[in-house]
Amino acid sequence: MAPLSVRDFEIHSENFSPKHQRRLVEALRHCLKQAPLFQPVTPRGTPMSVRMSAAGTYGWISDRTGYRYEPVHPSGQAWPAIPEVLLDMWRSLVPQARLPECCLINWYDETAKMGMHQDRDEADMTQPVVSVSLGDEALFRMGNQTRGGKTESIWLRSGDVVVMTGSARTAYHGIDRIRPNSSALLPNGGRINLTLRVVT
Ligand code: MD3
Ligand code: FE
Repeated sequence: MAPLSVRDFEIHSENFSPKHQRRLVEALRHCLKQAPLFQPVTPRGTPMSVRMSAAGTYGWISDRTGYRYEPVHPSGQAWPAIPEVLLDMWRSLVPQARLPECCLINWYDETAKMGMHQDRDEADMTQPVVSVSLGDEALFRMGNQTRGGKTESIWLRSGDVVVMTGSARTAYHGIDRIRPNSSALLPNGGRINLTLRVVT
């Protein structure tokens, strides 16, 4: 089936079988032993509802000092390597791109959400972002280059892979809510979202 495509935004729903998704969750558990989830605060000091960690050369951090990419976890330890299965996926979906330097790991409980924002802390905005959703479904909202402009909402399901290139790469987007108990992948429920990015 052709991927659903809205401008430079594609959703691929058939990359990860349930078995592949379970393997990926195992690989992520391994990453999170080395780099445990933490709760970031915004520069204004408000705790984010999403828990975060990362794999790769850089992880994305938010604290009272601001937003930035860091080569180490808040513990001072290096981030774990990006699981090979994710690098394989990246190479097959965006073969022309540089390799990702960050795999941000976002964990949502049933009350978590993410406000509308742009991803713009990366140096080369011509490089794509690829995301993988695992576990409970999430209501994803895609806008355009202006905050408050027209938006479109789509439910992201476990195993969905979203590729953002071109104008979609700099568009506003967010997660309005999670649909609790909509997936059996994670034994305690919730949602994991992975975003692979080129940082430098
Ligand atoms: C559109 N994550 O980590 S994934 C983020 O589900 C983030 O956790 C959301 O937004 C989540 O920054 C959305 C889909 C996604 C990822 C990156 C994008 C959409 C995007 C980059 C540019 C535009
Ligand atoms: Fe984002």
